[in-house]
Formats: sequence, structure tokens, C-alpha cells
Amino acid sequence: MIYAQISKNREQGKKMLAVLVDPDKCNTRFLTDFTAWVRASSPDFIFVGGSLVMESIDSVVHCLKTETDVPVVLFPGNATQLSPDADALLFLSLISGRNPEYLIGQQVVAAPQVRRSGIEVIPVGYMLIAGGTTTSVEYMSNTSPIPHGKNDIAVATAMAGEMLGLKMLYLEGGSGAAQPVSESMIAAVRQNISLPLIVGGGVRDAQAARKIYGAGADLLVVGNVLEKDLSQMKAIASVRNEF
Ligand code: 1GP
Repeated sequence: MIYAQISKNREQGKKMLAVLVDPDKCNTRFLTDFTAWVRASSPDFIFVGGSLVMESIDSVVHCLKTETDVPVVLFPGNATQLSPDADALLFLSLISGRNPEYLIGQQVVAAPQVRRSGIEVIPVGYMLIAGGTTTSVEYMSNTSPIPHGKNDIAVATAMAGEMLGLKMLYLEGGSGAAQPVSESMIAAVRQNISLPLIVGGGVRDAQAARKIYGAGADLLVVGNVLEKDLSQMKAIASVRNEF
């Protein structure tokens, strides 16, 4: 079970890495490079999803499950991005936003199908943090991110997520963010909640990864760098071993 694995790694102080695969960019050439990199660098998880996905999630999940041994976790942008072949589903609620559609609406639409599929469901408080650019998730979800420097708002939001019974928190700078979530915000949230903490968005090199883990993230998610620079991905992957 994926949540049990995350909790165990965390108890042992083991930092984790997930690579985010955008199904729309998942062509044969990408998959050849990707599977080679996965063999060389062993991410802990492959996340699949996006704010806007045109291709079938099912076929990408099937392909990744066939080509690698890494657990595949759904990271859906909406209720259509489901696949029973994945190992787990991040059941996200966009708790930084005030759009009921992404707080609970899409979840209601998805719930019967999710239940029928029998997939492992991990309830996650998803918090969008401003990162210097307007990101796809901000536009598609029609929500305002928490301002970059407002650690107190992030902490209070995270606390509310924990008190509501969510099992993990995800601090999201947004794919391609100019600045990742700040170390001070990650540290402030870490000090105030006991849940596993996921951080992603705008991480392009090992130094940024080191800062995010050092500030208290348990699981780092990277996406764009994977499509642009596989050698940089290897450097990012090796940072996990420094902790
Ligand atoms: C996952 O959205 C991120 O949380 C991925 O962001 O594409 O900028 O790595 P990047």
C-alpha cells in the first residue's frame, strides 16, 4: 500500500522523489528516455495527471506499469483522470482555494467510480502557492494561490487540512513556477503539522531539491525537468541520499 510505504519511509527519515508524467507528452520517444532514466535513478513514485489532459490516462498508466516497476500514483486535475490500473489515487481537495468545484464537487462526481475500482485512495490537502507566474492549475481551477510570502496563511490552511482528517499535504508551486515554494514556508508548515508533506513546482536542479528536503519536505515532485534534462534529473534523484 502506497500510504503505508510513504509513512514508513518518513519514520525512517528517508526522503522520497516522485516524477510527474504529463500524459499529453507521453509519446514513444519520451517513454524510451523515461524508462531508461527510471532504471538508472529509481524514483519512489511516478505521478500521472495534470490540470488539463487531452490523452487517455488509462493507456499511459498501462504503458508505465508495463515498462517500469515503480508504483504509479494518480494525481488528477479533475474527475475524468482516473485509471483502475494505477497503484493509488491522490484524492485531492484544493484547500487553498475557494472554488467549491475543486474542494468537493469533482470528488463527488468521481467517488462512485473510485469506489468501484477498488484503488487505494489517499486523501490529500492540495495547497497552491504563488510562484511568480500564473500557472495552469491556477487558471484551470479558478482559484487564487496563497501569496508566496504568507507563511501564516499556509500554516493555518495546513492545520485546517490536518484537523479535517486529510492524510497528506501538498504544497504546490505549480508546474513551471518561476520560484519553488520557499524554504521558510515549508519549514513553518512542517513545524505545525505532523502529516507527510509533499512539495512540487518549479524545481529545476539539485540545489533547489536540497533546500526543499532540508526545509522539511518528505516527498518532492518534479515534472518539467524530466522532459527537458534527464541528466539534471539524475542529480536531483541523488539528493535524496544526502539526508
Ligand atoms: C508537481 O507541478 C509540479 O507538483 C511539477 O512542477 O513541472 O515545475 O517540476 P514542475
